[in-house]
Amino acid sequence: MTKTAFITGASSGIGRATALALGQYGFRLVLTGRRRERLEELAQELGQVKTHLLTFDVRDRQAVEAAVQSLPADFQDIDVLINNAGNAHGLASIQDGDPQDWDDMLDSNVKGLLYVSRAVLPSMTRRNVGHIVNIGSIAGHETYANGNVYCASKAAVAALSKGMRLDLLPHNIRVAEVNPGAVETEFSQVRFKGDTARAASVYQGFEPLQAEDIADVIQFMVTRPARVNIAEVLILPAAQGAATVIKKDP
Ligand code: NDP
Ligand code: 8X3
Repeated sequence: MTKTAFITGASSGIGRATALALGQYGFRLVLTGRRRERLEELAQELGQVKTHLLTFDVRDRQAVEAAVQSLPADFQDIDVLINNAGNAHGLASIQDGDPQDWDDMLDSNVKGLLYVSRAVLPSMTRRNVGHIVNIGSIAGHETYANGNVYCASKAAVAALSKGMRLDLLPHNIRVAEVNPGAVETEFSQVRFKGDTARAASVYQGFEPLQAEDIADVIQFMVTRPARVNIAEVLILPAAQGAATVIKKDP
């Protein structure tokens, strides 16, 4: 039977690549993000794959709830939820950090993940089936200088993934956390607020992961037999040893 996957942040990077990977695997897809035109382009690229687009900001709880409630009947039974939407905003010491950046990170990476999960979960608990993949980060497991609030937001994703796994056990819902290292997406453009040179420099001198590398792993995880939960994965570029330890060309 065709399964339905709901992907947040499908308009770019890891979410977009995951949509393409799961589409190839025969999933029906609910694709979400704020940039409608990006989602429309992705739906075009997916061709024959059945898609439904939802445009909302994960920070807006009412918008999240309304969007999930608006799903047409054939997209309402969600089997797989990929909680991917999120970003870093800024890279600054705690004493110099911009509180607006802190709000943006905590509201999207933590509260947004909660709002989306809370809205989608009834379709899983009602049927006692489901698989949730939360996109954490190496930053949730290692705090680096000036990463403070972003690292805290991803540490919260790690704690929530464990908590969700325990709470949802009676409903046979698998919960997993995927923790990438450096992946070349729009992540650094967002972190450095459109400073493309600074963003590009993050990935210079070594071969970073591509979004497709993460999507491959997610596809593998969500297509395992029902008895298997790959609960935590850390995926690094071969040149990365720790959050800020990267072997760069001399
Ligand atoms: P991108 O910037 O390429 O993609 C981020 C996605 O999240 C976009 O589709 C964006 O959509 C969506 N998004 C962000 N904020 C919101 C919001 N408030 N409401 C709705 N959607 C939102 O970055 P990545 O693909 O790299 O990031 C995906 C996830 O991976 C994030 O959680 C990030 O923290 C995590 N990650 C990334 C790593 C990396 O090195 N790239 C490493 C480890 C983790 P739109 O703007 O259209 O709303
Ligand atoms: C993204 C990876 O190391 O820039 O989560 O925080 S890192």
